[in-house]
Amino acid sequence: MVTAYIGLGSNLADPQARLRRAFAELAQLPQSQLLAQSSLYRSAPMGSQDQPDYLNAVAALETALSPLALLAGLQAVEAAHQRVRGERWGPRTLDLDLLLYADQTIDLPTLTVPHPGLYERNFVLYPLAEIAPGLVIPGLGVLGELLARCERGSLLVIEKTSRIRAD
Ligand code: ROI
Repeated sequence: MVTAYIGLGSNLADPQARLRRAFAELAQLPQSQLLAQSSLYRSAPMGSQDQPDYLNAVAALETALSPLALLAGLQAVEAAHQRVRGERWGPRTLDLDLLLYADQTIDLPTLTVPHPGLYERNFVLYPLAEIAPGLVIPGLGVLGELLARCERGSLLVIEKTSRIRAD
């Protein structure tokens, strides 16, 4: 079993309920257990400003799935969130990014780990630090140092849902 970190993002179709549901769905992935979930954060959109604010969060998953099997599982959960009832296939409503997989560096056509945008995204680093404060990120260093160089900006905790498995 290894620990993987997953970034969650949504800016459409009730993002708050959607992220809560996505955590539950991550917990249902085969050979996997949800170890921790961060609070839900509201953040201004990175990239085009012509879209609603995002909600973001990070999950820690203990898993026996390989990186590509986990990626396929994440894509299946994403796919289940694409359809808005009564409408044709709409815009993306849930993004699940495989941020980190144990201490591995992975460079495949379909999967880059650590996630390439991780080091500069406040909506990833702050929730990640909440559930894994001492983390060392392969190729990038200590999470606390990345955080110190990353402005918190407009990032706001809107639902405190920190949960660490008790065992
Ligand atoms: N901006 C924020 N704040 N959060 C996201 O999850 C997010 N995801 C994206 C882009 C469009 C890059 N911007 C984002 O895909």
